[in-house]
Amino acid sequence: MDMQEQLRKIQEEAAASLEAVSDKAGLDALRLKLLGKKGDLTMLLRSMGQLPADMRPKAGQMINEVREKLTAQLDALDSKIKKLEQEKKLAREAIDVTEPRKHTPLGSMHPVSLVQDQLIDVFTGMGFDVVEGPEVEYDHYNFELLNLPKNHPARDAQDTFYIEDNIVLRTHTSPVQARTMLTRKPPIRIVCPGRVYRADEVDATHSPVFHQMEGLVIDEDVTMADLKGTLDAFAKALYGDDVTTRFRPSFFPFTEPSAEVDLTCVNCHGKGCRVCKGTGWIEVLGAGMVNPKVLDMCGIDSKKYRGFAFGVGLERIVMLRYGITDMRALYEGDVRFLSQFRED
Ligand code: 2U9
Repeated sequence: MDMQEQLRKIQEEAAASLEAVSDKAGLDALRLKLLGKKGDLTMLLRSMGQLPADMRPKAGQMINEVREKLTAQLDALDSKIKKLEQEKKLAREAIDVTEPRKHTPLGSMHPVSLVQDQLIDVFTGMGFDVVEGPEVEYDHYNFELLNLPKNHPARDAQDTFYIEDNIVLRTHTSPVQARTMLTRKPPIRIVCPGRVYRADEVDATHSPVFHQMEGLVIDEDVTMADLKGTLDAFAKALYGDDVTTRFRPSFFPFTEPSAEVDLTCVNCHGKGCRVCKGTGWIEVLGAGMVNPKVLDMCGIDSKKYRGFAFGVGLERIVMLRYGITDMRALYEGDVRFLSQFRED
């Protein structure tokens, strides 16, 4: 077979193979077969030595022309295959926006968290900072600095979970305020939300773990009227402008004077109902002027500064707000109960 004949055959076979190839691997193999080191054209080029010298330039030119033609054909097919593969990939990855979504159950905020966030909003709006502290606390911060000395009845082992002799699970968030007084200079205006622990039996209104938010304000001229004004503003922000507060004398070791604070019944607006047992008032907070002894123990000069403090149980607010009569619903984690508080 002469060279021209061989070249024609190579081109014919190449044309048939180019038709048949449909993917990248096939194309690479064909390129190798036609143009590679051991490919048909290279072999032909090598056999040129056997031709008479005067025929070699013409033969070389012909082989190169065929090489260029085949290269162009292979490159064209390469682009075509790339385009096809890209189209296939896009088709595979297409998203059907009309396809119904898989049902993924959504979580919801716990009602205690909802109320805590709302109270934080109200108090930060009045210029209070939010401060948090440890739940495992030294006796010193939980009791001693709050004027609850070693023999005080409120320290009874029945009420307090002891970790060690001088380490307890905090029974209120007050140690956070004590720590803040020791580290910050007045004026101080803080609220301290958080989990607290008391060795109570579980029933409809008690739990060994519950949540409080306490507040503390310390400055030079703070009075009981500021306390009353702050709690009035708090009551109105939470329940509306017709709600007000009533102070009744009480006793806490860390405040003097102390008060239990009632709000206009949020259910009947003062008319008297089942919720307020006909009185028109519901007890929601405890409060008072910080005992000067506590100020001094916490490193604040009681001759120069005064303070007021208050405390509120978050579960009580939650139960009043949502008409929940058994506190245990708040801790059982039943999603049928919790999903009612979804806010979407
Ligand atoms: C410091 C000084 C004073 C915090 C206060 C109360 C009154 C109070 C209760 C409300 C409902 C606890 O969750 S509850 O049972 N709290 O009555 N708490 S004054 O007084 C402080 C705190 C820290 C240094």
